[in-house]
Amino acid sequence: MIERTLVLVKPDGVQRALVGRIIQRFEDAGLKIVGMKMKWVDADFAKKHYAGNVGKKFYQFLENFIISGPVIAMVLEGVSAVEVVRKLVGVTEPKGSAPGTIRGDFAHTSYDHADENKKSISNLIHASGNKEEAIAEVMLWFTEKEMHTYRTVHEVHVF
Ligand code: FUP
Repeated sequence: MIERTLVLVKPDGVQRALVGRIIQRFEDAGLKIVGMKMKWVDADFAKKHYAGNVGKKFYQFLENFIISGPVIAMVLEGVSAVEVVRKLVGVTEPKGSAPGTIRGDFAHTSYDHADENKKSISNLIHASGNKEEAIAEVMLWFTEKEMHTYRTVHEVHVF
């Protein structure tokens, strides 16, 4: 039941100086940060991360976006963390993301607008889509040594 999931604050979130406020959302929900780093990925790494999207019509825009600046990568741990993080983040298209979600509160753009401007949708966050993706993505971004096991107040008050 305790899961780990990968979260990226994408280049738009870093450049809009939203890193602190985004991380706060996850900490507020009681999720534990077990790994964190800043990384500026290249096209090869982007193709590994977005392997399932390579070849799709929007892929080149997505790659251009994710390699356009550094991202903050995090491994978050908690009860059903994969599903809970996706809930906090909101749906992929910010236009449809509910208020109270990160994308709903800090973004608003649409697929149509992104397509028209030949760019990827600026949706601030990447979060693993399911448990299998989470395992693969955590392994791609972090070594075992870069992740930490420690106690937090969550063990007493949240779990
Ligand atoms: P998600 O599971 O939320 O990461 O979303 P997808 O795998 O469907 O898409 C990956 C990324 O590509 C998302 F961040 C949004 C972006 N995207 C576009 O920019 N345009 C599209 O038409 C589809 C996806």
